[in-house]
Amino acid sequence: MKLSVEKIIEQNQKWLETHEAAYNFLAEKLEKNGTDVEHILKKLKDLQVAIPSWALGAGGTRFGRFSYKGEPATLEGKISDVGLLHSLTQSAGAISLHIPWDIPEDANAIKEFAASLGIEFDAVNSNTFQDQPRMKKSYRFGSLCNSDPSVRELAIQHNLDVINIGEKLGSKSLTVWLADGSNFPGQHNFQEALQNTRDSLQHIYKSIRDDWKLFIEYKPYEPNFYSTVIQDWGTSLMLAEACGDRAYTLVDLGHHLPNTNIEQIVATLMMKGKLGGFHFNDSKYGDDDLTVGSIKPYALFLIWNELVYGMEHNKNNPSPAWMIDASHNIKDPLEDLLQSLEAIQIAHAQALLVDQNALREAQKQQDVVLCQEILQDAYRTDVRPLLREARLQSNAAIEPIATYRALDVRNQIIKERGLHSVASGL
Ligand code: PSV
Ligand code: MN
Ligand code: MN
Repeated sequence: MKLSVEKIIEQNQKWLETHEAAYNFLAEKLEKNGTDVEHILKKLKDLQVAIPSWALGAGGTRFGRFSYKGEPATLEGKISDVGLLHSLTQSAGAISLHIPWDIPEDANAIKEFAASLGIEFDAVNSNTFQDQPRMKKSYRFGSLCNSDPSVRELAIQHNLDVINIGEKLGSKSLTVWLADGSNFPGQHNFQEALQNTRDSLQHIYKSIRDDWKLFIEYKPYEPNFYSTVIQDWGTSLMLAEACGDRAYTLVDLGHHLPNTNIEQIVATLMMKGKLGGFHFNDSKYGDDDLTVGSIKPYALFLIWNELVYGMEHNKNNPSPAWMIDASHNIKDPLEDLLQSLEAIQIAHAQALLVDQNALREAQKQQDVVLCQEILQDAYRTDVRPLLREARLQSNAAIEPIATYRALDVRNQIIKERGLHSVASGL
């Protein structure tokens, strides 16, 4: 199913008057304080966040998965769902595929279909955390780190196959997340596992084209509960540096131990020009993959504050590849993703409001109270009228979730796919 611009514009009429009053009030106030509102609107309109193919069905836990009505059972279905999100927001113009869950039968046809909805292909993700049918060897004891060279070869070859698929679709990056690690002390020789991982990644890196990037994720634990080979940003950075210029660290917000200062990690990586990709989600306990901004919105703002600062000051750092890596197990996945997109843009807009000159000055004066006041003044501003205005100007929905509901999108999808359609690959 496809949403026409006309239908969205028609829905926008309901909110237009209230929106304009709120927007004019806020814009006037901000301009008086010296904020360039047009600049903020442009930044909001330019930000595109990729949607992972695995977030379009309801997620699950190891205790079970409750499918959501009308989940996309095919790759076309997943792309068409991202098309809906993009029509409603004009900020979700890319999909990130996971191989082998999303192998396209006809890459050209899929590429054309995506282009017809304004969707591009973001990073392709390899999967060496699950064995596939008819595999000659098993990843039970790890993939790129495995002490058995024939398993490492298999995992390397899989990554090369993924790159090949990505090239056909126009992707420009490969994301590697490894489950590799150990469950019990003594199971691994730490040094050998890390060296094997480095050598394997170097091999993969050599196969990516000059206009491609390699993103290396880290995560402290899970599915292994004693050690993980790429446990933290430092290990990821070390491996990226061992690969070369086009290899970067990828920060996934859920991949930190509780209370880790993620904004400081962001600042350090950007200073080194090595923050390549970003996976948004939220968490209370671990890698919970909850809706962005649902638990710790202030932390998200502080992270965006460093991202905005870094994008302005660290020209050696390429613009990071943004992606949502959240999937909820009870919400309508599309509504969940709309909430995540909104939360990302709210924190982005608030960070753009921070008076950087005043903050630098207060830091120089060592005026701790003023530093906090400046940050919290931005954080406590209700920036939603700016987001609505940016969407209005892009022919997207002033109110994406309300529009999605008013147009009865889920029921139309169910009519097309059937009530019991189950997302492929999950
Ligand atoms: C597993 O933790 C994970 O959430 C990683 O963040 C990857 O990006 C994603 O799954 C897909 O493999
Ligand atoms: Mn991730
Ligand atoms: Mn994760």
